[in-house]
Amino acid sequence: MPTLIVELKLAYLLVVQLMNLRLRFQDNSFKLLKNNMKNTIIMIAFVLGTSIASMAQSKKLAELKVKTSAVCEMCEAKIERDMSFEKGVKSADLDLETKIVTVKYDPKKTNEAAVRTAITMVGYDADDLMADAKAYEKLPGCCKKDVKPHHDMKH
Ligand SMILES: [Cu+2]
Repeated sequence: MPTLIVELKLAYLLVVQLMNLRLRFQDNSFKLLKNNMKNTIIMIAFVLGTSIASMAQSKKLAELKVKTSAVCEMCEAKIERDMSFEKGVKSADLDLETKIVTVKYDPKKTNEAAVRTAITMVGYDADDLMADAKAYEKLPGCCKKDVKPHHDMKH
């Protein structure tokens, strides 16, 4: 979780800032103390701001589960990679056992229909939508849906 790392970093900076403030206080220098107070308040506001922003962002994401015609690990990798480049899609995780891909997306940038269509454009069925014929033709032979699962085979 990159946002968590950023927040930890900011929290650490805040602690450093507070320790600095205490040292300044011992120096009994009022001007510096005032400056540090200002910096610390800015830092706190910044930390709070990023926390709220990241919370708001995680709330915005929608999740969609789509049944695909994936056959093997290669299909899984292809769908996950191609879908991650899709507009508004944050992540795609395919479970080969169920052939269901879980797509997390920003509903402001895309929608369920567009996500399903994008999967068909990768070359796979998406729920009751058929794979795009041209994209399906380009799939390696071992990834065609009429082929039996071949986990044991190397590509
Ligand atoms: Cu495959």
